[in-house]
Amino acid sequence: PVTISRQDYRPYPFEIESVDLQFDLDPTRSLVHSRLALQRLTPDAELVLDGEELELVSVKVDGEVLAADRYTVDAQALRIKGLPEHCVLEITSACNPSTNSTLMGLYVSNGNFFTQCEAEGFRRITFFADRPDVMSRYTVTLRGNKAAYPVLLSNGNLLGERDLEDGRHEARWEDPFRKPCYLFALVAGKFAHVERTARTSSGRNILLQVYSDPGSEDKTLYALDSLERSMIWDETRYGLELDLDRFMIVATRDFNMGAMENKGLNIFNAAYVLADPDFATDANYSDIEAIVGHEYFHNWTGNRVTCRDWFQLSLKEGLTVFRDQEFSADMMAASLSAEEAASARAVKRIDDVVTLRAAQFPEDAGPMAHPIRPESYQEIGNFYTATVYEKGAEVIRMQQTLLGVDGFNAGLKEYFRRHDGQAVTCDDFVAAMESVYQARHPGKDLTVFRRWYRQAGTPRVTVTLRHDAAARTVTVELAQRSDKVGVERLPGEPDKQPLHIPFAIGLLDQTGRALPLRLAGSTDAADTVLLELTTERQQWVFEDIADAPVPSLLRDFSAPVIVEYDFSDAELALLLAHDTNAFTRWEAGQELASREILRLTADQAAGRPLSLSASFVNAWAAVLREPTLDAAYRERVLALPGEKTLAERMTEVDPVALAVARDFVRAELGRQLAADWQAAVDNNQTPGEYSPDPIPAGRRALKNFALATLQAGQVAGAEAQLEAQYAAAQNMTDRLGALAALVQFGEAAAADRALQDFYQRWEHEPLVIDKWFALQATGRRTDVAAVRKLADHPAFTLRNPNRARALIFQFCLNNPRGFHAAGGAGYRFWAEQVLALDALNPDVAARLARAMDRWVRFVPALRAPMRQALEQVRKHPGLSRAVTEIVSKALE
Ligand code: B3K
Ligand code: ZN
Repeated sequence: PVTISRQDYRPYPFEIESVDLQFDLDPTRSLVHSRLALQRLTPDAELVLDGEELELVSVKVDGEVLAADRYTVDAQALRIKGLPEHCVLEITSACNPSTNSTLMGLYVSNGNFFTQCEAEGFRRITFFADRPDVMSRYTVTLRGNKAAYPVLLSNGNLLGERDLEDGRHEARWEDPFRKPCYLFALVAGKFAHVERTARTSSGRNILLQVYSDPGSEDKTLYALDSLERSMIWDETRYGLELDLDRFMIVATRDFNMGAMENKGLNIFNAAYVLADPDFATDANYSDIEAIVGHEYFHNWTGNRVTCRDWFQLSLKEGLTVFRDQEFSADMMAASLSAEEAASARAVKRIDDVVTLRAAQFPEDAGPMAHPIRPESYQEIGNFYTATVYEKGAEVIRMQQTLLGVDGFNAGLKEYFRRHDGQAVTCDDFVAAMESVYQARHPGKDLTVFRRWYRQAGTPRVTVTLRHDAAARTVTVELAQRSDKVGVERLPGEPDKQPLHIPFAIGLLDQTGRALPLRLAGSTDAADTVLLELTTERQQWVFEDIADAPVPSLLRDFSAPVIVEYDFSDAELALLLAHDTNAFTRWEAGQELASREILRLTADQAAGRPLSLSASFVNAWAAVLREPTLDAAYRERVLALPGEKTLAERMTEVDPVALAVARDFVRAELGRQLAADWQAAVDNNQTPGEYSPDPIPAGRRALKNFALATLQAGQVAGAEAQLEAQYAAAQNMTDRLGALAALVQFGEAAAADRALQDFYQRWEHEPLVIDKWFALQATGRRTDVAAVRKLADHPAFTLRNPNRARALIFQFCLNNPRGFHAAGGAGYRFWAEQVLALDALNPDVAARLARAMDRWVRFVPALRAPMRQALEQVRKHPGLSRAVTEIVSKALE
């Protein structure tokens, strides 16, 4: 396999000024005629156009058929030598959308045509310079049978439509903005749509449209609302106005990921468009809002300013995730009281950090560890990762923390002033921010900060606190280290250097009161102080502190690091009860729970009896009884840390012991605090009309968590309550919440009855059947044999990524008991499924392949069969480049 390095970037030797595409759409043989206006920038340069799975029909230069000896074509590219400085190149090629199971390029789903081009799918549509720094103006003509494909969509504005002979018709589209080919899109087929006209702040009217299968249009209204909210938010928060007259979203059932930000024509996985209270959960609603926002925000951060090369992916993804996180937080806080709004923002921050710790921290410590700006790759599709996205967003957030919100907004403005219309690098972004930073903070710069873009791994910050009673001072020392993690793939990569870490800290006295913090030499006091650690070790002195305090560390998770500080359990309980920062308050509870679960995991592994400590039960009881906490936040505090996050703290992971210990804690909490959980159930009912807003959603979250905890504890009456809630539920959150608790902790017969009923109710809605598969895939009783049986169910297919994710991914990634059961049957199942998927869809197969990323960290009895399964996959003839990269790195 070929490794591509960031250092090897070379500009493309041609400019492609304009692209005119004509499509004759046919499921089995679509013809694509491409007319490129070229300017050669380097004397004698050969023109190399990428092309895969294409049949070349003809090549013309300036209207003349090109002689066969002037070009070559192979499985990767079309090469033409000796082109004049200016010319018009016309290429006709054909492709077969109906057999395209990769869902990259032009493909058919449910009889309709869709495209997916990012990162390198455009080369499966036509021969082209398939790289993001080649930007051109596009016009597109779509032709197809009018009865079969009444709707013909592409990027930008519609120029016209007309009927042709033989029942065909055509539509012509023009995108007024230069763009890289990865933002090209077309959609053709039978669709219904909803639309609305929105007015921008400068007074232009924009047509917002959402397309979906005929009959589902009323399920797209929440997406349409979210789109309008996104548009308004980007104007008010960042002054960024939509630049097109028309903005379209189209839903498809077959899609490799969440959605795609094609210019003016976003294509979405139907899972992130369709919703109504009957079949979508609160979580579905908030995902829809976040993803609609994310793709919309890409119009500026990604499309107007794009990436020079794919190593710069975080330039658009980290920044756009940061933007969608801020959007969701602002939407959650909207129309709440100040106190409720602060709590809603804390909940959003907690949820984002939970995701980061569960997905990105393990990645950053494993064989696929890479900086947010990777140095090399074999398959770029493998680098759409939690690191590039979620850690990338944290790196943007730290810049906002260092510059302040106003400074950050000014930096973003400067970024657009400098780079609008360009394809740029992460360094260009930091340079724009730095120009504002330096102007506002003389003597400071982002030189050390830039290392976040170069270094992989999660840094550890060790905190030491010294109280001097005589001097009434507290000295805080922070020391950072970054382990060498993952495989050193780059000869000469510099050793890990200290990073610029913004570290927010507070101090509480022994009764839990917040101490006003005053740094030596300063006159202002504050509740929270932002320390900037830029070297290996630094100290700060706080004055006027009479007694030894309890520190509240890394408030609001001000940097993506692991904090090491030797809290006593009593100090954690104090923080959990009193910390004024909602994030660190939650964190204290998570730390207490982690200690408890890890202690019990060791007991379980050693065959010792399990017993929950009374102090832990008391801490949870106090949270349950504390009157001031709102429901959503309370639920986050009470929820136990996830297995993936806990596993990172173990030297050798025994996943089954961990799952048993964690469930034991849940069950004991349910049993010992039954009356409190029941009160939480009774006090958090949400009668009346459904709304996905944060207050009712928070109530449902707490109520359903409480009910499931009662059932986990086998408390009398819990199962009957669950069955009653399942039957009477007025929304999917309650119905699914009850069903999930029955499947996890209920009696098998009761769970089966409900599952059967659920299937019959929702047979016709694939998105709900996905939930049905996922619930069973993660069920505590589900072993490999049961998953195989589900895979034989007539409703199962590997060809639909949502379905494959619902069953196969959920089992391999989120069912530790079933997947890691002794004997290795889970791993053999994984190998089979990776290979079967790879033959259809390498992009999706490579994601499943990553289920084994952390295999070296497991107990020896599991390591051996895991390694065997990995090797079996690696040696498979014809393995895709994508899966090869993942399994080879895992085995390195
Ligand atoms: N930019 C796309 C991701 C494309 C993934 C290609 N393998 C969606 C997004 O991040 O908005
Ligand atoms: Zn994105």
